[in-house]
Amino acid sequence: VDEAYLKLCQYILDEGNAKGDRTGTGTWSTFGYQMRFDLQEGFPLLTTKKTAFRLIATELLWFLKGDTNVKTLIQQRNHIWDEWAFEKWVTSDEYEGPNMDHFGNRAAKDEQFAVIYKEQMSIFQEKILSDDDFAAKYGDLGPVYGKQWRSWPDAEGGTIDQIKNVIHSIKNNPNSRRHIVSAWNPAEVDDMALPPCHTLFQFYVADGKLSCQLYQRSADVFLGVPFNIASYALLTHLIAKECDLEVGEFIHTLGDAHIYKNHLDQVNEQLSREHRALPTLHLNEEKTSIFDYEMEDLKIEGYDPHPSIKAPIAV
Ligand code: THF
Repeated sequence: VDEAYLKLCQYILDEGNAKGDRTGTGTWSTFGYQMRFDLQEGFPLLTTKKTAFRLIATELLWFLKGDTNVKTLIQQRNHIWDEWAFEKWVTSDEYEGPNMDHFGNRAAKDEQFAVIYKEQMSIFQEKILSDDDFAAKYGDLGPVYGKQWRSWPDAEGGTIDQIKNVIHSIKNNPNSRRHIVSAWNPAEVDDMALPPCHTLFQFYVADGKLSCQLYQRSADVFLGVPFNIASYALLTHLIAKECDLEVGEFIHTLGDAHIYKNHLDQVNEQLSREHRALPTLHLNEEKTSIFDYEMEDLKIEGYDPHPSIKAPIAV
C-alpha cells in the first residue's frame, strides 16, 4: 500500500502542474491516476505515517447510518468534518463573533488569528453538543454522503436506499455490471456543505471475491487519500461479509489528484520512510447487518506505523 501511495506522491512531485484551487492554498496536481490494492495482502492502512483508523471507521459508520450531522462525529471525538459545519455557522447572520472569512487559510499563516479561530471553533463544538436546535441548524452538512447513500430522493417523493439495493444485487445477481452507488446528485449538489469527493463506486464479484472501484473527483493526497483508501477497504470488507464473499481488490481511480503546497515538507518526510508489514482487520462475528456496526465491532491488529505527520487542512 505504502509503495503505491508513495509512487503517486512522487509522480505528482515530478509531473504535476502548479494549479490554483478553490481554497487559495495552491497545489501540485495531476489528472487521472489509478492504484490497485489487493485486500488479501492485509488491511491497507499506511505504515509510513500513523493513520487514525478510529476516525476513518467512525466516519464510515456515520455515512452508513445515513447521518449528515457532525454532532454524532463530535460526540465520538471525531473532528474531521467540523470545518465545513463551522463555515456554515460563521457565514450565517446569527454569528456575531470575530470575522472568520477564509479561516482555514488565515489560521495556517497567522498565529494570532489561529488562537482566535481555535477559540471560536471550540465555542462552536460546545454549542453543537449542548444545544439541540443549534446542532440541527448548524451541525447539518446538507444532503451529503449519508443522505445520498441511504435516501436519495426519487421522482415520486420517496427515497432510494442505494446501500441496501447494492447488497441485494450483489447477493442475488453477482454477475451484474450495475452494482453502483452514486453520491453525486446534480439536483442537490448546491445544497451540500461540500460536493462529494467520492462521487461513485462500483462492486464486482468474481471467484468468490468482492472488489470495489471508487471514482474520486478530487483527492487531497496527503491528508485525504490515506483515509479514503482505508475507508473504502473497510466498506468492501463489511459488504463482503454481508454477502458471504471474500475480499478482492480495492481500485482507487482519481480525478484531480493534488498535493497542497503547504504539505510538501510533510510529503518529503514520508517519502524518506521505509514501509512496514500491514495490519489486519477483525470484525465482530456476531453482527449480522452492515447497519448495526459500532466502533467496538471493528478492530485493527498488528499496526506498527511510523509516527504521524501533522499538516493543516485546506478548507
Ligand atoms: N477537504 C480537504 N481539503 N481534504 C480532505 O481530505 C477532505 N476530506 C473530507 C472532507 N473534506 C476534505 C474530510 N476528511 C483529515 C483527514 C480527513 C478529512 C479531514 C481531515 C485530517 O486532518 N487528518 C489528520 C489529523 C487527524 C487527527 O485529528 O488526528 C491526519 O494527520 O491524518 C476528504 O475525504
